[in-house]
Amino acid sequence: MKIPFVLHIDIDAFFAAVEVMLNPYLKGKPVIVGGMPDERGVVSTASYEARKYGVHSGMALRTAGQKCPQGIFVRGRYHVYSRISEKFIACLTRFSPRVEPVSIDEAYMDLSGSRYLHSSVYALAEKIKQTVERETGLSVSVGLGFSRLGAKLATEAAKPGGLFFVADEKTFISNLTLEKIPGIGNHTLLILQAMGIKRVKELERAYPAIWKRSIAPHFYSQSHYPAAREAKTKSFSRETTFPEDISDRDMVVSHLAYLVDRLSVYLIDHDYFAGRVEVKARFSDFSTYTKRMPLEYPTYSYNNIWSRALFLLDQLMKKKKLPLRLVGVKVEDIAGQRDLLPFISIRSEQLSRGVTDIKRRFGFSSIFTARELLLEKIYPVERDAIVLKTASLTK
Ligand code: DCP
Ligand code: MG
Repeated sequence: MKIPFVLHIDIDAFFAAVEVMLNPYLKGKPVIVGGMPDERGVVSTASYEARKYGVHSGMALRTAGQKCPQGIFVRGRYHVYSRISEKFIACLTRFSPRVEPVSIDEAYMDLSGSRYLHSSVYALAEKIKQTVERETGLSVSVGLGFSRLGAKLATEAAKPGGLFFVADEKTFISNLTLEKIPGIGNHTLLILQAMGIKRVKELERAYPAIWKRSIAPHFYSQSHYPAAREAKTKSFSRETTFPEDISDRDMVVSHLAYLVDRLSVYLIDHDYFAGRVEVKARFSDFSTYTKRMPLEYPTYSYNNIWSRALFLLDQLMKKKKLPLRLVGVKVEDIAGQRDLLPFISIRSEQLSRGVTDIKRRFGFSSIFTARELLLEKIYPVERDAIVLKTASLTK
């Protein structure tokens, strides 16, 4: 099952909620922030009680006064709001190193690392919500999704005060009316509505090209956060073409083990963690297949990468009853740091580090796992490598 990892969080009726917090007399009343009803200017925000009368952000104060004569109008205290906003963001950064504030009361978070600290991403989202509410004294709404758009729309659905998860982002978004989609301009909206297109799915049907450009790019299926600031994801791979096609599984396994060994040492030498493994197999008829899967948590451990790689290799070898001519392995989702993982065993990582130390001091070939040793039968072994026929690597 894919796990949602983008969290969006937004404070409910922010400025109005702060005013209510600072003056409990306002609780449960229609509060309108922005100025007095006889003044020029617009409403910054209104409490949910005032919204029932049709008052909303951006409305002329005068209009708000007409729609909601019993409203309690207050001028804004922006320095107070911005101080609380800072506190809000600071609280979020304790849960994930990747917090992206997008407005004074709203932020996206990447939970793909931090979720390992909690029983589930849902429990973590709940915890974040409760902590923020306790520390700021304000009610917030939270959305979980696979993309920023999905998470933001989930928050929208959760308002006020809820936590919402969109499991099937595409279907959910397809059923929304177009004005719910951030970034669709009023002008475009009017034209589309005039043509009878109200919902995203109608747009997809009538104008797939527009849909593809405007909506589709927001869907993400990758297992990592689509943050603009993140460096482009790197990957490292090692592959080799055999001197002759091989049908013996053990011999293929031995090659793959050696390639994983090289990758693991490379990760350790460069202080990287990998999030995903991909294995590639080419059969004697040149047909080539790849299969990938995420690691349980970001790691450089030979054993962890190996167990996934072997599983993938066996899946690939079922594709055809032919000998293989090439095998390769790639690690992806590379990160230079990882969140603390107190609940996992790091023994296999310590082992990999220990082995790497020995390789550094006495040569790469000074220590191998038994499964790599079959290679001695067909290749020369030098101090720092087994000399494969055609080794290639990419960075
Ligand atoms: N704001 C403003 N003028 C606007 C919109 C917003 O001054 N046109 C300010 C007041 C809001 C704050 O920004 O309190 C946050 O904006 P939101 O859109 O998140 O609105 P609220 O937090 O007020 O309400 P909601 O519960 O819908 O998030
Ligand atoms: Mg808000």
